[in-house]
Amino acid sequence: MSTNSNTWYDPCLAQKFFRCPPLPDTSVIIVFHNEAWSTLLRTVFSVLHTSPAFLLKEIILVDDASTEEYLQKQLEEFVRELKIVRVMRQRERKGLVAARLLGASVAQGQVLTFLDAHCECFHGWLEPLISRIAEEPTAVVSPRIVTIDLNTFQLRKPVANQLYNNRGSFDWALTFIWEPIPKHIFNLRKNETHPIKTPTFAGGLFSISKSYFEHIGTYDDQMEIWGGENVEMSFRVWQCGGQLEILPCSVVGHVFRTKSPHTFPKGTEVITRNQVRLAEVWMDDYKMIFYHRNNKASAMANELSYGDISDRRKLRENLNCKNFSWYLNTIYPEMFVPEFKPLKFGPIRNVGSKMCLDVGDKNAEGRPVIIYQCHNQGGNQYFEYTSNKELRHNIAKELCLQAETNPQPVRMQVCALKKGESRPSPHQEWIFTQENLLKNPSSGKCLHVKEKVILMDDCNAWNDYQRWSFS
Ligand code: LR7
Ligand code: MN
Repeated sequence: MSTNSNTWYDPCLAQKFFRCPPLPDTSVIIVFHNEAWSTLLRTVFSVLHTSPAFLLKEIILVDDASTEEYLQKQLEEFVRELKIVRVMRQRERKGLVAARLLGASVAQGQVLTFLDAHCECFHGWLEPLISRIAEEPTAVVSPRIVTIDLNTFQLRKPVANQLYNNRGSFDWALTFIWEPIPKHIFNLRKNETHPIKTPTFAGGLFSISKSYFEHIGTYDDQMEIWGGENVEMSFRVWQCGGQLEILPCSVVGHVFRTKSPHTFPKGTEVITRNQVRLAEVWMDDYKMIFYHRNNKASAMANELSYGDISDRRKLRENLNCKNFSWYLNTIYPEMFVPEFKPLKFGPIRNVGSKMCLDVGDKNAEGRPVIIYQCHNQGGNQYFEYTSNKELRHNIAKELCLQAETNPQPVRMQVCALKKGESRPSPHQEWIFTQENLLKNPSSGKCLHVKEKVILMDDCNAWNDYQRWSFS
């Protein structure tokens, strides 16, 4: 029997992990591209220091064509001393999916454990992951991820007795996001030792049985460089009979960066391409909700320029996977689903200023809307006119354009209309008049651009700054 050396929370510390029948061992796979020496080695040493020897088969470092000199010979010679650590090379830069697949193809452990190259594992991180997979081989398990400060590189330890309250979600631009666990689920939590089911996972730090990884279709090996593979794997695991869990007794630190450090040899469009691939394979008609919000993705889908996906579709069929509507209804009933066919959608252009209505920031709740150069890409300029006469911007949250009293600027607020209701709150109701005015019937005022500020004013069909075109 091995005792968990987790030191931050009693119920986690009290967990016992039996060696009989023996727990499976694991290969830790760390992929990197031009990672700093210190952070990479910190990751390696923390795995060596915190993992019970009988669980750790090997550490495989996969270099995704780094150009830094110190990551060549010097690294190989350094890790040779560590015996169970080895370096593999991907000669051509292909991205993290190909690198992880290369690592997985040579791994000898029964469980694969993936880590980003800038992590620090906390005592007791590995035992819960491995023993959960021994108990449930279709579980794909992630640790609780804590922050390593970007400037001081200090690891922020979790606070004991404060139950972990996050799980994975996604927005309709198909990016992974965190969300608090909904109250009714959180209230059932007794302590940290129970797995938290999560609709999506961050995708960088997780363990999976090697044979289950192969059974469930590893990765889409046509996904390049960075992005999308985590959301793809989330949908796939749930739709094809597995489960995604966070085990909060397992704690691993990660350096969260504020901007991407990577070069994209073929441009950042590969991210969109990866997302289109996943939408085409897993999302059925719901992919339209994504395409409405991302014009580049929509064009790629129309031009069929996202590569061949027939193997992935075959995989979905062979595994008898459930459809996306099942995923939303069963696994993620809390997720908001926008209308498939709003009355209108796209950018809203102001005739007078020739500019477009724009929410200004990804995090638009409570902010005044602005007027901005039309970019025709969707994103912050995406609006839809719903069958309930709201003007929604709903990529990550359900936000509605709300008429305020002049001189207050018009803002985006959480939509007041609840599921099943049909009349929006008076401030969030809009009528597109014959003269192309956007009128709020309850106040009788119209949306007006005045010196770059957007506010409500007396309606005047002769004023081009009150006239709007909506595709
Ligand atoms: O071209 C590349 N080749 C690589 O080998 C680009 C990246 N990489 C390596 C890189 O060195 C790193 O070790 O791949 C790993 C992940 O790249 P990061 O650290 O730049 O990614 P991230 O932490 O910003 O982003 C998260 O989303 C990614 C989407 O593709 C991956 O799934 C990451 O693994 C994932 N990270 C985590 O889940 C850690 C928790 C953070 C969160 C949320
Ligand atoms: Mn990372």
